Amino acid sequence: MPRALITGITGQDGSYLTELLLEHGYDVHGVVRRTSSLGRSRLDHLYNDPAIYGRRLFLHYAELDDPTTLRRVLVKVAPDEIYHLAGQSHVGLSFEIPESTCEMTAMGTLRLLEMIRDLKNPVRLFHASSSEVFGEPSIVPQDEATPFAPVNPYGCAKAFASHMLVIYRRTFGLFACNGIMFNHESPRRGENFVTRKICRAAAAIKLGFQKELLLGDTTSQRDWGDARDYIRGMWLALQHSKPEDFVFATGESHSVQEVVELAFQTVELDWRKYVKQDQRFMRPAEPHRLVGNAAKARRLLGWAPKTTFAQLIAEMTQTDLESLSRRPGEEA
Ligand code: NDP
Ligand code: GDR
Repeated sequence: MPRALITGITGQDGSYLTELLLEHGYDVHGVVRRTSSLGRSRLDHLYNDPAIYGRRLFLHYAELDDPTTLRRVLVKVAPDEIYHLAGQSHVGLSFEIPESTCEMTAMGTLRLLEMIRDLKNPVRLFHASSSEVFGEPSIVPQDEATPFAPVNPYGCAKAFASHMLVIYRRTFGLFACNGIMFNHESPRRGENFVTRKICRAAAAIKLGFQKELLLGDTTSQRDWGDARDYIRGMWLALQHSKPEDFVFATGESHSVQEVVELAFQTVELDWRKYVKQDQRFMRPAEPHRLVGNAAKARRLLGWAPKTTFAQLIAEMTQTDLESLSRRPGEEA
């Protein structure tokens, strides 16, 4: 039975990855941090399944800034594969909390590399890198050879972590891969990322729970894909014969405004009546022309995104409409 260890298991990607690895026959171990509430809503369905939790899925407390705890989990679990997804993932907030963002994302990854370097048994590492490393790219679309030029603390921390991984791969021969992932969304996306914020608001306004939607820059463009496609990419990267970096992207660029129009269209409302701009959601700096070229992943891993942008936004809005319509306590 292969064994996987996931940092960031409670997040959007961690929860889908757990499901995929369980389907592939893995035992899955997740690193969690202590929080004041035990709510881990994205994992509840697995946590509450007695055939899964404690038998094939296990959670361990450890902290990325407390190496002893992480080392202990690594030694105890002795994983075949590690998926390193944990970190403060909100780009806008990284301007508010730059030190902790860098501490976890940059130094946390370096500490993990140091621990893996000391392990006796070989282990394969996937690191969730980001298109934010490109920031203001000189080349469009971006691929694995595009130079890093981050424009915010989050992107800078990911650039440090990604480059350090390459150094460890070259110098110490670690089987370690960066997945340079462009934006990926799903019904499990955090509520303060723009797609989910819009889809949820469209549903809430339709049901009369919310009156308006306040947004920052709606002309911003991103390469948005479906998280479930990107999870498959993570797994495929570690099944490849050689450790390499891969860009995962759709190759299409869309604006925040297009997300607004598709979400409100799904609930049959005129967005013009509800959407307003609010300075509080504007960022001090924005990356430009971020769109990815995933030709290498397609060629070497056979990876390709399956869901279209329009399908994704419609699904996210519909899912929020259904969950908000349910009465508290009512089963999904
Ligand atoms: P989420 O924000 O949904 O999940 C982040 C995970 O990291 C959660 O499990 C969270 O735990 C954990 N985490 C956050 N801060 C800390 C910390 N200080 N110590 C320990 N754990 C922490 O992110 P996603 O699932 O969307 O993304 C996964 C990874 O991929 C992230 O590193 C993100 O930066 C990166 N990425 C994501 C992209 C996307 O579009 N989704 C694109 C490119 C990269 P808790 O539940 O306790 O908060
Ligand atoms: P991003 O995603 O910064 O690309 O990072 P986000 O959804 O936060 O922003 C996308 C774009 O929308 C604009 N925007 C708003 N964003 C938010 N959150 N809230 C708003 O109200 C709003 N109005 C406009 C933003 O300015 C931006 O241009 C995501 C994260 O998942 C990272 O972890 C990951 O590395 C990158 O994608 C690739």
